[in-house]
Amino acid sequence: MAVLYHVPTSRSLRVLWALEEMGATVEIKSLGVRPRLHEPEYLAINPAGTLPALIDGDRAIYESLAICEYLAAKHGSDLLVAAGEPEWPEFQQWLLYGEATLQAPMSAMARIGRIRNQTPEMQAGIDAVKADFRHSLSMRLKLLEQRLDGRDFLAAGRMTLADISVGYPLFGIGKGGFESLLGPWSAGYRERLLARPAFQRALAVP
Ligand SMILES: N[C@@H](CCC(=O)N[C@@H](CS)C(=O)NCC(=O)O)C(=O)O
Repeated sequence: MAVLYHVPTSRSLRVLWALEEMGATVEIKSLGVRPRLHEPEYLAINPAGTLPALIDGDRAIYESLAICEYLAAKHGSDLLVAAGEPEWPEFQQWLLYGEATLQAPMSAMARIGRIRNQTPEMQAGIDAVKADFRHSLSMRLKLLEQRLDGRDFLAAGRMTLADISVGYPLFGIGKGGFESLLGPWSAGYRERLLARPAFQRALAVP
């Protein structure tokens, strides 16, 4: 059975969520809260030290969305949109938007927030960078708001991996205190996604 390396609320949540939506399982190895960069055992699995990682036989995959796509294809799940379906381009757009456009500034903000022992000058610089990221995030969210006007899901008229991809940063937006940046369509969509039983079960995995 494939093995998923997991830390609660990290991007491995996307994989667990997809598995719950599909009714599929993998073996879960939970690393606990963020000791992984100094864990030689995990660095032997993933030299980058990032999560998640999926090991399936002699295959290793380190990108959360690639892992989701791999498992969905393996289980013949309609969380994937096939290249022949009319909204395949939109599926690709929103699948990648979730990580590259939304999660990227949020991760950068979280990292900057973890810098300790700053001088007042450094703190001023950090605050300026954070304000810039916040503005950038608010602009990026406009695209999502436009897409969700009158739609329940991002592509193909059904729940897909694109929703799981975007759902992850929307979950983080709550933790980061950025909910006020969401427009009404995006706020309603976020609420519906996070209320899904599959998401709640994935979130509860220790
Ligand atoms: N694009 C990668 C990003 C992986 C990533 O950066 N994961 C975070 C956790 S969510 C991480 O391990 N960061 C390193 C750290 O926090 O030290 C993916 O989607 O899997």
